[in-house]
Amino acid sequence: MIRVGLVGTGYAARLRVQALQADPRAQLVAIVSHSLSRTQAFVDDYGVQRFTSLEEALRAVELDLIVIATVNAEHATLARTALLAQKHVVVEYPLALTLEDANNLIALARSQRCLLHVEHIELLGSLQQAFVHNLEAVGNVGYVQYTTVKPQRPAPRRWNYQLSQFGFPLVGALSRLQRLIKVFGLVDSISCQAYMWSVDSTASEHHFSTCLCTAQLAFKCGVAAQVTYGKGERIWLAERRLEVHGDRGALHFDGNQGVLIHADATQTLEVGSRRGVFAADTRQVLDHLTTGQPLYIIPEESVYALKVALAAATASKTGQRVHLD
Ligand code: NAP
Ligand code: BLA
Repeated sequence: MIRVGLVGTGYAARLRVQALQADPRAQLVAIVSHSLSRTQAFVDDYGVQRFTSLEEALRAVELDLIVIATVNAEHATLARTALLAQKHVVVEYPLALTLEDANNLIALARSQRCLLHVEHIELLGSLQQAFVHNLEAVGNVGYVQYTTVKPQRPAPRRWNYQLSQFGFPLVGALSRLQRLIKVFGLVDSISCQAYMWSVDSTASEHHFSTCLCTAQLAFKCGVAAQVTYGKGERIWLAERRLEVHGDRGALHFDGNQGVLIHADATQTLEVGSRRGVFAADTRQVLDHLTTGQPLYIIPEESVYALKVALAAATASKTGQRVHLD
C-alpha cells in the first residue's frame, strides 16, 4: 500500500484525490492546505488527516509518496522538502520556475533514490495520440502552429494571473511547448513576444488582466513552429488549435474536431474529450512504483521544456532570438 500525502486542494488536487481513491494500491493519508476550512470536505469525505505544512505532515504520519498540486511558485521548495525526507514525489508541471532549482531537484532525487515525476497530462490525452498517429500521413513536416487562447472576463485576481506565482506564461503553461518537443525533439533557437496588461492602473503590479505570448521555434529537425498562449480580458475568442503542415498533407485540430487533409481527400479524425488524464497519470505512477514499469515522461524532458520556456522569456525581454546549446 502506497501512503500518499497531497499538497493543494484545487482542481488538479481534486482529480488526484479521485484517482487515488479509485486505486486499491494507494491510500490518501494526509492533505496539506493553507486553509483548514477548505480541507474539511476532504476530511469528512475521505477521512484523511489535514496539515498546514508539508513538514508537519512528514513529522506526524508515515508517507511514501507526496503529490504536489499547489501553485507553481511553491513546487520546487515542496519537492525539495519531500525528497530530503526520502519520499517519492509527483509534481504538477512546472517542476520549478528556474532551471537551477529544477536541475538541483533532479540531482537530489537521484541521490535520494526517490521517484521524481513531473505530470504532463497533455501527453496522455487523445489529441496527442491523434497528432502522433497521423503524423506520418502528412509527410515531411515543415510548419506547425499551436494556439491555445482563452477569454476570461473579468480576469480572476488569482495566482494564475500573477507572474510571481504562475511564472512566465510559457513556463506556467509548459505543456504547450512539451507537446511539440515530445514529437519534434530539440530546439535550435527561439524568439518570443509576450504582452501583459495589468488589472488596472492602481492594481498590484503582480496581477495581470491578460497575457498573450507567442513564440517562434526552430527545431533542430528542421520544423518551424509558432506557439501562442493567452488568457484574460483582451482575448475575445477561445481557440484551441493545432495545425501541422507537411509536404504530403496537413493535420488540423480545432477543439475536439480533427481532420487529415490530402490533395484529393479530407478525412475526419476522432478526438475524444480531455477527461481521465490525471487518473491515467496517477495510474502510471502507481504502476511504476509497484512494478517498475517506465513512465511516459522523465523529469529531464520536462526540464528541457522549461529551458526552452525560459529561453522564450529571455527572447521576449531582449527582443533577440535565443540559441539553445
Ligand atoms: P487551483 O485550482 O487554483 O488550486 C491551487 C491550489 O494551490 C489550491 O489548492 C490552494 O490550496 C493552493 N494555493 C497555495 N497558495 C495559493 C495562492 N496564493 N493562491 C491560490 N491558491 C494557492 O489550481 P490548479 O488548476 O489545481 O493548479 C495546481 C497545479 O496543477 C499548478 O501547478 C498547475 O500548473 C497544475 N496543473 C493544473 C491543471 C488543471 O487542469 N487545472 C493541469 C495541469 C497542471 P490551499 O489554499 O488549500 O493551500
Ligand atoms: C491546464 N488548467 C491548466 C493549468 C491551469 C488550469 C492553471 C495549468 C497551466 C496551463 O497549462 O494552462 C486552470 N483550467 C484552469 C481553470 C479552468 C480551466 C481555473 O479550464 C477553469 C474553467 N482544467 C480545468 C477544467 C478543465 C481543465 C475545468 O480546470 C476541463 C476540461 C483541463 N487544464 C485542462 C487540461 C490542461 C489544463 C487538459 C492541460 C493543458 C494542455 O493540454 O496543454
